[in-house]
Amino acid sequence: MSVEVERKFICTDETLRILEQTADCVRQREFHDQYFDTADFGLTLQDFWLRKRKGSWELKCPMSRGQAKVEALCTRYREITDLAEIQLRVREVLKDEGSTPQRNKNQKTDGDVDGQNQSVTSDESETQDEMWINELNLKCFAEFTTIRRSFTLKEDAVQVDLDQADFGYSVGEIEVLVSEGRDVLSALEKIEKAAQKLGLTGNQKIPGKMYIYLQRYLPKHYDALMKAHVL
Ligand code: V4E
Repeated sequence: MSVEVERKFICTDETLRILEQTADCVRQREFHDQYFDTADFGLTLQDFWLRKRKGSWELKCPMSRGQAKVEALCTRYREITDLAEIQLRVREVLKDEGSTPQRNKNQKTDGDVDGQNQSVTSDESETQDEMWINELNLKCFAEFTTIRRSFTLKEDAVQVDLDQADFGYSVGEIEVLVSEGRDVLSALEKIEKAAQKLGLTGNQKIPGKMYIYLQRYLPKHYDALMKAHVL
């Protein structure tokens, strides 16, 4: 299992210039993300982020807090991509949270009432792959498309992504993947070094795409996460 340590940044013209001069542009791709949760935010309130990207399921799981230095500018999450493991973890999280998942495809959520929820699954499109989603009363609450340009910083093996989301938000991220159990601080040092190379001076955490999406389009969900100190 891998741990993703990353720092977001706003990419100015100057940052882009440095990046283009000092890094290899690895590739450009486009992907569509769908994020899922229960109507009472059973996953995200516990900082679990379940999404489907290019037909594959991914779960980002929180790690115990503690290293203030990491939390100041960066985030770190354990990433699970094995579907059986994702299902197991999601079931555990929802059980702990006290949800009683039952198959109920027609259930309306608060979000539906307010027009906030954007469920995309339908009876017609239900496949075997989606049965567990319905069984656990999970709904797609957010979806957007991102154009991503990826760079690799020479020498450091650090990846830098420039994301442009289709709802009008652009953000960069410096990302290092480490194996679970390995020193996260070494990842942090790599990120700091990369940030210096790119001339990033800000000392404020920059919001990611989902943060802005929630703030703009799902205020109730956003408020709940802010109140719970997840965001
Ligand atoms: C972890 C998380 C979310 C999931 C999306 O994570 P992110 O890395 O922003 O998305 P993306 O597309 O860059 O994924 P990648 O391709 O790198 O795997 S949505 C919200 N969070 C948590 C979070 C938080 N706790 N606080 C803040 C300020 N932002 C996000």
